[in-house]
Amino acid sequence: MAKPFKRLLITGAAGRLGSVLRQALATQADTLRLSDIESLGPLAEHEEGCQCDLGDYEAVLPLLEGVDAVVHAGGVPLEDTFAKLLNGNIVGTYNIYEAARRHGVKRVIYTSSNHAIGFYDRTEVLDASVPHRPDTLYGLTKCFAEDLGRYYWDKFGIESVNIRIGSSFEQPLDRRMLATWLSFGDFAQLVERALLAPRVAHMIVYGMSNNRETLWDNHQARSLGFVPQDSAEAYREQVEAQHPPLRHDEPAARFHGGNFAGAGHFED
Ligand code: 15L
Repeated sequence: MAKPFKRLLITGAAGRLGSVLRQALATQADTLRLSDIESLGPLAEHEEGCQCDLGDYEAVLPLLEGVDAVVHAGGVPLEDTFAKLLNGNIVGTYNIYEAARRHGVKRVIYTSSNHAIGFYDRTEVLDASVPHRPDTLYGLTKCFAEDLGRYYWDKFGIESVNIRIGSSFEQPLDRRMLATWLSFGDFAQLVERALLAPRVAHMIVYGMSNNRETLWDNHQARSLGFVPQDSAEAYREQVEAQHPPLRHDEPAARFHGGNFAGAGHFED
């Protein structure tokens, strides 16, 4: 059967989530073009690879040539020095959008993060329309990327789905992740829905599984047809046995972004 796309680009394809997409999106495109600053390892027949720094525009420009859409998962995935965040997440994301514009690529799926809204108190359940409230410089770069996507939609008609990922790991690793967990399978499904939906304009959604305990109202993701199949509840007993309850005044218990909100300035 014909696949929906001829060629998709995945940035950050050697990373934890990029590797999930490298497997999952093979069913969606004849060719996957992969990029990462790290080695991509051996390439399969349906893969093209380019090891490069997203901060280097000359390297990024040809990546976008001839692709139907891009899943932009590259960049710095945690709090870091401002210099690294600036290059990987701010310059790098600008380079992706600008190269997309130059080559007429019409859709970007971006792996944003809950740390764009990490300083909200956990007593508030948020939908994706709340104003940004970053908990780190890392979170602030995610806010920039979400707004950059809005600008490229309003001005140039390039569509984006910004997925504010909670915690995407094999399984929830602590008590906070009982609310924020996104299974790899649900992550892959959400990216597929974002790629295949007929019209998305500029959207922000949360990347979360069907967890009983929740911090986010994810109706925007449901409008893409996303129906999460997994729940952190299956791991509750195990997680609670391994991790003692948090005190209410600890950042991990107080804020959406957990310990990111409680951390000091990275370079101090
Ligand atoms: C993120 O944005 C990180 O990339 C990931 O490693 C987790 O720490 C996650 O947030 C989280 O909030 O659990």
